[in-house]
Amino acid sequence: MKSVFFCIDGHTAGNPVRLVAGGAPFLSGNTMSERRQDFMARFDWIRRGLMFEPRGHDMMSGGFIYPPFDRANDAAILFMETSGCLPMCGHGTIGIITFALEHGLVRPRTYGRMSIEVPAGLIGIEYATQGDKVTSVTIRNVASYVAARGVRIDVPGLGPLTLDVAYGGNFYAIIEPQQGYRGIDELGAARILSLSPVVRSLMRDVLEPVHPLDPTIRGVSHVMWTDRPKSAGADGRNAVFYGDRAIDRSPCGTGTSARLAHLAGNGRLKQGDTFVHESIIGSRFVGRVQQTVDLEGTPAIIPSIEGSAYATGFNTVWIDPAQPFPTGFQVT
Ligand code: PYC
Repeated sequence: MKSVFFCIDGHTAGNPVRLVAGGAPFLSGNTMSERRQDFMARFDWIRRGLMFEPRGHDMMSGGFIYPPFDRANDAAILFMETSGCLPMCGHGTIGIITFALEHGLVRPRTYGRMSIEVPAGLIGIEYATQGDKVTSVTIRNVASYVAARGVRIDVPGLGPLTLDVAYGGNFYAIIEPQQGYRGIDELGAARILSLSPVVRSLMRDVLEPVHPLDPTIRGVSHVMWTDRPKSAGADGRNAVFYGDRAIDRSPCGTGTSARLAHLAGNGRLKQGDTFVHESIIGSRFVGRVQQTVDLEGTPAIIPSIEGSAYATGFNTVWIDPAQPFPTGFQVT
């Protein structure tokens, strides 16, 4: 029997977001982190079916809205993408909140503000509207911090690199321009796609960062190639690699959070500073160091990320086990 999912498709700063507005499975658990584990154990076929080809593609990303555990909060989100179920996804949150508000799927108690439970913790939302359109969403993200500094790896075809690792809802290997890596355009998208999995696997060989409050959040999952900005008014540019073959088309929300923590950790940003981050396609998020905090003895920041999303249509997708590729495929 086929399973039917009613989706609102769209994008945040160019990166796809598929909000499953109907068809989410009932999950067990007492926190969103436990619901995430339950989904991965019992319902990964839904993620694979909706994210991979032929119903999705390498960059596909999305999620589900659930009731919150704490009635003081407005909603809960479970994320999914081609690489799995992320603890937190920034561009996904901006898209899911935008589409949900525009289509009446969530009704905030207080206009303009929400608190949302996600697997990585509790996030704050502020949004602005013009008529029926949500024009911008600002996420007050989870505590973000530098997890490792000065890790040296030798990348075949590129040479030695020195990287830092920072957390912004996922763990990022952060590569700044240096000998061997001159910048995003010089490296090019094809080499970013071929080299990033190698960088990630070399990083995984030497360290496994673990979140101090949730041991299910562990390991370097994303690779961020940083660069100088290309356009006036931006402060930095990135190409974030995720999954097996994806470069984020948006400036990456959790990546921007990790980068803010990284720059604050190096003394290059301070509390109150903003950082306009450009993506590989030139779209932007505005990041801000909202607060400095202590996370179980580790210096951390609370970052915010502001961006906009656009719904592009409704999509009723089914997964039919009688058809070829019910759980999708990837060409790697
Ligand atoms: O915006 O956090 C993000 C994100 C993670 C992976 C792709 N985008």
